[in-house]
Amino acid sequence: MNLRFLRTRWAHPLVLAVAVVVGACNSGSDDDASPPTPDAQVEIAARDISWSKTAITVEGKAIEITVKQEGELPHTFLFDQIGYQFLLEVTPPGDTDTEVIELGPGTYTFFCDVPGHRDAGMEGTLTVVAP
Ligand SMILES: [Cu+2]
Repeated sequence: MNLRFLRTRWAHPLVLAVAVVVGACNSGSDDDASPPTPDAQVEIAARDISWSKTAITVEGKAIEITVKQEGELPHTFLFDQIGYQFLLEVTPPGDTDTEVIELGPGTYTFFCDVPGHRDAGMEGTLTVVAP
Protein backbone atom coordinates (compact mmCIF):
# COMPACT_ATOMS: atom_id res chain seq x y z
CA MET A 1 0.00 0.00 0.00
CA ASN A 2 1.48 3.36 -0.94
CA LEU A 3 0.35 6.92 -0.37
CA ARG A 4 -0.66 7.45 -3.95
CA PHE A 5 -3.12 4.56 -3.67
CA LEU A 6 -4.60 6.04 -0.49
CA ARG A 7 -5.06 9.42 -2.07
CA THR A 8 -6.83 7.89 -5.03
CA ARG A 9 -9.11 5.91 -2.73
CA TRP A 10 -10.11 8.94 -0.70
CA ALA A 11 -10.87 10.95 -3.78
CA HIS A 12 -13.29 8.30 -5.02
CA PRO A 13 -16.88 9.62 -5.18
CA LEU A 14 -18.21 6.59 -3.31
CA VAL A 15 -15.90 7.26 -0.37
CA LEU A 16 -17.00 10.90 -0.36
CA ALA A 17 -20.65 9.81 -0.45
CA VAL A 18 -20.11 7.59 2.61
CA ALA A 19 -18.48 10.51 4.40
CA VAL A 20 -21.54 12.65 3.63
CA VAL A 21 -23.90 10.03 5.07
CA VAL A 22 -21.83 9.73 8.24
CA GLY A 23 -21.76 13.51 8.59
CA ALA A 24 -25.53 13.73 8.16
CA CYS A 25 -26.07 11.08 10.84
CA ASN A 26 -23.78 12.82 13.30
CA SER A 27 -25.75 16.03 12.97
CA GLY A 28 -28.79 14.36 14.57
CA SER A 29 -29.48 14.39 18.29
CA ASP A 30 -29.47 10.59 18.57
CA ASP A 31 -26.34 8.74 19.60
CA ASP A 32 -27.55 5.84 17.50
CA ALA A 33 -25.43 5.46 14.35
CA SER A 34 -28.27 4.21 12.17
CA PRO A 35 -29.96 6.71 9.84
CA PRO A 36 -33.09 8.35 11.23
CA THR A 37 -36.46 6.93 10.19
CA PRO A 38 -38.10 9.54 8.00
CA ASP A 39 -41.33 11.11 9.23
CA ALA A 40 -41.86 13.14 6.06
CA GLN A 41 -41.06 12.84 2.37
CA VAL A 42 -40.25 15.40 -0.28
CA GLU A 43 -40.01 14.59 -3.98
CA ILE A 44 -38.69 17.09 -6.46
CA ALA A 45 -37.76 16.82 -10.12
CA ALA A 46 -34.66 18.45 -11.60
CA ARG A 47 -35.29 19.71 -15.13
CA ASP A 48 -33.30 21.78 -17.62
CA ILE A 49 -33.09 24.28 -16.05
CA SER A 50 -35.64 24.44 -13.22
CA TRP A 51 -37.05 22.60 -10.22
CA SER A 52 -40.53 21.10 -10.42
CA LYS A 53 -41.27 22.96 -7.15
CA THR A 54 -39.73 26.10 -5.71
CA ALA A 55 -41.75 26.50 -2.50
CA ILE A 56 -42.17 23.36 -0.42
CA THR A 57 -43.64 23.08 3.07
CA VAL A 58 -43.25 19.90 5.05
CA GLU A 59 -44.23 18.85 8.57
CA GLY A 60 -41.64 16.65 10.25
CA LYS A 61 -38.06 16.43 11.46
CA ALA A 62 -36.35 13.54 9.69
CA ILE A 63 -37.12 14.42 6.10
CA GLU A 64 -36.47 12.08 3.23
CA ILE A 65 -35.61 14.07 0.13
CA THR A 66 -35.73 12.46 -3.30
CA VAL A 67 -34.46 14.23 -6.41
CA LYS A 68 -35.48 12.81 -9.78
CA GLN A 69 -33.62 13.62 -12.96
CA GLU A 70 -36.00 14.68 -15.74
CA GLY A 71 -33.66 16.52 -18.04
CA GLU A 72 -30.53 16.14 -20.12
CA LEU A 73 -28.11 17.75 -17.66
CA PRO A 74 -26.63 16.61 -14.34
CA HIS A 75 -28.00 18.46 -11.31
CA THR A 76 -27.31 18.69 -7.60
CA PHE A 77 -29.48 19.53 -4.59
CA LEU A 78 -28.10 21.19 -1.48
CA PHE A 79 -29.04 23.77 1.12
CA ASP A 80 -27.42 27.17 1.65
CA GLN A 81 -27.67 26.70 5.42
CA ILE A 82 -26.12 23.23 5.48
CA GLY A 83 -23.63 23.21 2.65
CA TYR A 84 -21.93 20.09 1.35
CA GLN A 85 -22.75 17.95 4.40
CA PHE A 86 -25.99 17.17 2.57
CA LEU A 87 -25.69 16.73 -1.17
CA LEU A 88 -27.87 14.90 -3.66
CA GLU A 89 -26.64 14.38 -7.21
CA VAL A 90 -28.47 13.12 -10.28
CA THR A 91 -27.13 12.37 -13.71
CA PRO A 92 -29.10 11.73 -16.90
CA PRO A 93 -31.01 9.78 -17.88
CA GLY A 94 -33.65 9.31 -15.21
CA ASP A 95 -31.40 9.04 -12.16
CA THR A 96 -32.77 9.48 -8.63
CA ASP A 97 -30.97 10.21 -5.37
CA THR A 98 -32.50 9.97 -1.89
CA GLU A 99 -31.19 10.83 1.56
CA VAL A 100 -32.73 11.57 4.94
CA ILE A 101 -31.84 14.80 6.70
CA GLU A 102 -32.88 16.01 10.13
CA LEU A 103 -34.00 19.64 10.08
CA GLY A 104 -35.39 21.88 12.79
CA PRO A 105 -38.29 24.22 12.09
CA GLY A 106 -37.40 27.02 9.70
CA THR A 107 -37.03 27.96 6.07
CA TYR A 108 -34.10 26.56 4.13
CA THR A 109 -32.95 27.66 0.70
CA PHE A 110 -32.11 24.85 -1.69
CA PHE A 111 -30.36 25.12 -5.04
CA CYS A 112 -28.35 23.32 -7.71
CA ASP A 113 -24.63 24.11 -7.60
CA VAL A 114 -23.85 23.23 -11.22
CA PRO A 115 -22.32 26.47 -12.56
CA GLY A 116 -25.04 28.79 -13.90
CA HIS A 117 -28.01 26.70 -12.78
CA ARG A 118 -28.85 28.63 -9.63
CA ASP A 119 -28.72 31.91 -11.50
CA ALA A 120 -30.97 30.39 -14.16
CA GLY A 121 -33.62 29.66 -11.54
CA MET A 122 -32.71 26.39 -9.84
CA GLU A 123 -33.39 27.74 -6.37
CA GLY A 124 -36.27 27.37 -3.95
CA THR A 125 -37.28 27.15 -0.31
CA LEU A 126 -38.13 24.26 1.96
CA THR A 127 -40.12 25.32 4.99
CA VAL A 128 -40.05 22.84 7.84
CA VAL A 129 -42.83 22.85 10.40
CA ALA A 130 -42.41 20.91 13.66
CA PRO A 131 -44.43 17.69 13.70
CU1 LIG B 1 -28.73 22.00 -12.13
